[in-house]
Amino acid sequence: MLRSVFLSALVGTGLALAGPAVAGPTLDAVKARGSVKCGMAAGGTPGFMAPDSKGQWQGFNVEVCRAVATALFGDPKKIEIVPATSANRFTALQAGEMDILLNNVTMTLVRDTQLGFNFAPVIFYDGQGFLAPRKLGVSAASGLNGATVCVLPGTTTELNLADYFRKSNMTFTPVVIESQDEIRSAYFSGRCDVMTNDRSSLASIRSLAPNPDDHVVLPDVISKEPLAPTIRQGDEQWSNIVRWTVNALVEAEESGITSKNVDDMLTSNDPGIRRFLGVTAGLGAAIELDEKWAYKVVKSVGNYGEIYDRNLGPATPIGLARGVNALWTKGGLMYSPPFR
Ligand SMILES: N[C@@H](CCC(=O)N[C@@H](CS)C(=O)NCC(=O)O)C(=O)O
Repeated sequence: MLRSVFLSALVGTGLALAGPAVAGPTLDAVKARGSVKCGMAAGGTPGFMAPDSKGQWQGFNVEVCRAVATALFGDPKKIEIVPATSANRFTALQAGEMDILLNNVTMTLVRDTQLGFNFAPVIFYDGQGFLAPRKLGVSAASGLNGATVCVLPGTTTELNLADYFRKSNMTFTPVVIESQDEIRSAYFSGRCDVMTNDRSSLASIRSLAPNPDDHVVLPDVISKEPLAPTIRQGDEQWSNIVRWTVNALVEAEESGITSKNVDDMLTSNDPGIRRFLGVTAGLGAAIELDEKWAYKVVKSVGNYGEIYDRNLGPATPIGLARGVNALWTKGGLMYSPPFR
């Protein structure tokens, strides 16, 4: 009887019998180095990840990297950007050249299993599409029979492209170029009729055209591209930190906590907000971070919505509406598991 009372008490509080996550090599290395190394597209994808005029990397993915650095060090500047191409990014991550790969990696079965990676929660739900010069006069992908298509190697893009043309009984000629800047110039100089990639990246490429209105992202969405921070398998502790940092960005937005009001929120009497911000201790100890880790993340980089609006939203040159990346409470897919 006593035993079952004890067990049900454990279940009720959610306490597991196991202790904290086993220490993993990544966190040790990150702490010894004093910074988080994030892999980003070598050729840059403005809005997501690209150096600004001062050579400082900026963008949505860079801010996710900064969020992890803040969770660990309380300082969003403690990051190092490791440029990677679509073709060499997975070997670079596996070789330990970076702690998190953030160059718009699509979560897939093979990457999650055979290739030995793990994924943090999706930070951007995307789909593949086509960018076409308006003067090509094509208004839908069904008009692309016989087209030459610029495509990056080692991507889901390359695989979906073949699938799509096959199932549509159409032919195409791929123009495969490994570097993002070269493929962009190839497209702009007319070496291929159209360019294919995640539609958000196409919006980014379009924004770089001398006249963006000369190009159009076709309406077709030919695949699912859930983009997620990618880490090596087998390091539970690191996985927990990256996963819950992403969750914290979404949770903050759900709870109405922003970089502007986070200090006022410290006096909220909502128990959930108090736990999240570390006013009531416990969650920090559970994840083996400072009790104020989530507070610091929101204070320095903001919540998911703030990061989205600043880098990708309608007020930016990329101009992407939230769409399916809205919170679940607003009809979208963004949802954080409970902070308790
Ligand atoms: N989501 C697709 C495509 C990813 C992709 O094309 N990423 C681009 C950045 S948006 C890249 O890696 N570019 C490398 C470069 O800059 O050379 C995948 O995971 O395979």
